[in-house]
Amino acid sequence: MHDEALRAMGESVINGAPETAAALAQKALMEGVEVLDAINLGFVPGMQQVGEQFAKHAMFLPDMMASAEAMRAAMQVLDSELRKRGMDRPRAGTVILGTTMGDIHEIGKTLVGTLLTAHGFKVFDLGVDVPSEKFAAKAIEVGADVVGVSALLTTTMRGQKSVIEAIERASLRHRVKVIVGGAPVTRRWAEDIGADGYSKDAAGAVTLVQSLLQKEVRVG
Ligand code: B1M
Repeated sequence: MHDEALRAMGESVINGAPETAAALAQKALMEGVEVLDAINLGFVPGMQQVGEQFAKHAMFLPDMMASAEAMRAAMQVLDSELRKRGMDRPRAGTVILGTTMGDIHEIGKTLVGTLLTAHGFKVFDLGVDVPSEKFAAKAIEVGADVVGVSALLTTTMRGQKSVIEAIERASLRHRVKVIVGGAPVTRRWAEDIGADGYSKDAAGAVTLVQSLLQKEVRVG
């Protein structure tokens, strides 16, 4: 894919232009561009730049929200394509994802889901602001192998521990692995709360889930 096309994707996110972002995602699919390249080399760098600008107070909240909307519009187009492809493949395992209660950040979590889907996992995304008990209920309903909990705020990280406690209360802890991630989350925090794994990014989350399920000798 041309650098120019990738740059345009990133800019559509930085400029907070959902229609342009969706159109560029659609165009990429029509031109046979690798979906993960469009995500990782096109749209995500735009969102990263937005994060940096916001941290430096060079961008304000309404603009950041528009950027998030553009990112979401592109991901909707690309994610549905990945899901279609995932249907043709044997299932590598079942994963439940969600962002903790009180936290509405969804982009990183959605990205984790997209990459897991692309690697053959069946993913149930519970969305954002998810009560801990809902993770456990869904894990029972679909027979999940892994529950992944994202948190982007220091104030909502505690919710990851609550999810582990809910999984314990539902007597699922022996068969369901819990992984955590999100910008303020660290390996140390994951260990402290008794999570089975931590990944700093979406690609690492895929490797982590694969290795956790291999250890359990669960294949297919
Ligand atoms: Co918010 N926000 N935000 N925000 N926001 C942060 C997180 C912040 C760091 C910005 C800042 O001040 N520099 C800051 C948190 C400070 C803190 O607690 N330490 C912050 C704040 C303060 C807030 C509000 C309180 C602002 C306000 O209202 N005054 C508010 C809170 C709302 C709430 O949740 N209750 C708020 C709101 C919002 C928006 C709604 C405007 C929007 C979210 C829109 C949406 O998601 N639909 C938003 C955004 C976009 C951000 C930043 C700029 C970008 C987040 C993002 O999408 N990054 C963020 C600044 C930053 O992170 N630098 C910020 C791109 C994404 C790909 O990365 O989500 O980190 P990330 O995910 C990565 C990894 O973390 C990892 O993989 C992903 C990809 O590699 N990962 C996992 C994530 N989940 C994982 C799960 C895993 C494994 C890996 O396993 C399960």
